[in-house]
This record gives sequence, structure tokens and C-alpha cells, in this order.
Amino acid sequence: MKTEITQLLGIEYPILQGGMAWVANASLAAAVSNAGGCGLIAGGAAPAEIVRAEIVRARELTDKPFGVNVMLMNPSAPEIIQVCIEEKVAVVTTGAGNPGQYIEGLKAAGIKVIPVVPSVALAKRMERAGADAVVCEGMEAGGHIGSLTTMALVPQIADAVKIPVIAAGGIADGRGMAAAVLLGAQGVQVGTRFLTARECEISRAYKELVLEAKDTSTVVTGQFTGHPVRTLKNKQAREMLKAEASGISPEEFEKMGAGSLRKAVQDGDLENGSFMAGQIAGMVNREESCAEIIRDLNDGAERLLRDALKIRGVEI
Ligand code: TUI
Repeated sequence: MKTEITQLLGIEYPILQGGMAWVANASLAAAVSNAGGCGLIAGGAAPAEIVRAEIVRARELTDKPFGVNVMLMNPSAPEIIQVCIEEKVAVVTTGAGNPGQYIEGLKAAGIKVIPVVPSVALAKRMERAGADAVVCEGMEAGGHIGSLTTMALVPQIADAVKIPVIAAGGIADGRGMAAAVLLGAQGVQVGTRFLTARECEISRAYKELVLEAKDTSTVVTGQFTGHPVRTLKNKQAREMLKAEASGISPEEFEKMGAGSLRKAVQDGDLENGSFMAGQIAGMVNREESCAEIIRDLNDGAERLLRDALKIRGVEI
């Protein structure tokens, strides 16, 4: 499938890999890019020099375009942006904030800028500030989320901006990708399905939890802090929900969660880890290579879009 996004990024398929903190390292990003998508190294909460080392490692693993996701709540975000400029990565996506102040510098270095936005207002602001595209991420997604669903967000942003739109949140197969295109998107960003990719170097326990998840396996904690996070249900999630109901302060609450994503990704700590994943985890039932995942998404979407009228139950 060729779209404005494949053109913009010089990639084969309009599929971006989500910039999952602690998860998305050089191995995953390079595997996605080698498969014709756009891999992203997650800045997450890492210091800038760690991100630089991952960029250098990804360059050894692929000669295809890849990018960096900058999580703007990271105090090192300005230095990570500087590293992206020095290393001239192909694309920077941003999350958890407004990247307005960085867009000019990134673009001057020839880097494509694609902010993740949770609302029409921010999408319009990003277009005015010079963003090349936006990722519209619905609250079906894992991790830090906004309040709108993908189904409601994507068409409203597609109507509001001229730059290309990438849909995210709840997309894990060709049906989701085709639906995103019909809603007005020119590409998709996929996170949860890559958690079980062979090249994804997370703990065995994390992969098993995703493989075993069902439709109702995720919960959202921390709504009252202004930074809601979707994770798979476990002891940590239940304790966070209980603390929330007991009237804990936002500061104490955030302290409770500190370090828990690392415990999930690296230690596979089923009790105290924060296993971030989207609502679509219930449909992610096998371990595959990134190439298999990308081919399945793209070929499935192409087939459906070519033959849209044969979708079960539709008569016109
Ligand atoms: O950023 C994400 N997902 C994330 S970041 C993350 S790391 C983390 N760990 C623990 C607690 C909190 C975060 C895990 N998952 N997705 C993109 C995203 N961006 N979702 C929502 C937003 C967003 C929210 C507000 C983007 C912009 C925004 O703007 C507010 C403003 O300043 O206008």
C-alpha cells in the first residue's frame, strides 16, 4: 500500500511501530524498518546518551529509515532532541506533550516531525507549527492515553488538517488498518502487536501476559492525575486503583508507579510490574517476526480495501 506516509518517510508500507518506553530498542526498531515499516527507538525516560547509543546500534542493523520517539515528560527531552539532530535520524515522533518548541530545529536538520496528538485542537496547532504528519492515538492504546477513541478521533482530525494522519490505538491486523484508511488515515501506528514480535527483547513474562490477555484484560489507572495509563490487570494495577479510590495525592500516586514499567519489561515482575498494553491485546495470540506482522497487516488491509463490499454483513 502506497500513501503520503510511505512517500514522506521513504518506506515500503505505511506502518509505524509505536515508541514504547523501555521496549522499543535498536533491535525492534531495526527489525521493523528492515521489514519495510518505520521502526522507532523509544526515548522513554532514558538519558540522551543511551538514546544515542541505540541510534548508533540501529544504524549497524539497518540501512533503512528509522526514527526516535521522544516522550516529552522526560526531563532529558531537550537533550534527546539535540541527539536526534546530531545523528540526523529520519523521523522524530513525540508523545505526552506539545513539541512545538522543537519542530523548527528538527525540520532545519531535515528530520520529519510527527507528533502524537489526542485531540483536534493539538493536531491543528501542530500543523500550524510545521509538523509533517500527526499520529492520532485513541484511548484503546496502551500506556499514557488521551480521552477520545480512535474511531471518533481519526475522522475529526482528518477533516481538520491537510497534513497526513496516522491512526493509532486498537489496531493490530489488516481489518484495523483498513478501517483506519476508511476513517481518513494514510497510515497506522502499531504498538501492542509488536510486544510479542520475536525481535522484541522484553521479558518472557510480559510476552506471556499479552499472549494470554483477553478483551477485558486492560485497565486505566491515574485518570485523576491527568496522566492516565492503560496496563494489563495485575497486582500492581489493582493496588494503583485501590490507592486512587482511597484519595491518595497525585504526587504519592505517581511515586507508587515509578520504576514499574522497567520491572515489567526487564524483570518480568508479574506482581509489581506495569505491563502497558492496548485493548487489542486480546487479539494478539502468537509470536512472529516483525516481517510477518507487517506483511499480515498490509496484505490484510489491501485485500479488504480492494474487496470492501464483501465484508460480512454489509449490503448496499
Ligand atoms: O506517550 C504516549 N504513550 C506513553 S508515554 C509512556 S511513558 C510513561 N510512563 C509512566 C507514566 C506516564 C508515561 C507510556 N506510554 N502516547 C502518546 C500520547 N501523547 N498519548 C497522549 C499524548 C498527549 C497528551 C497530551 C500528547 C499531547 C498532549 O498535549 C498536552 C499539551 O501540552 O497540550
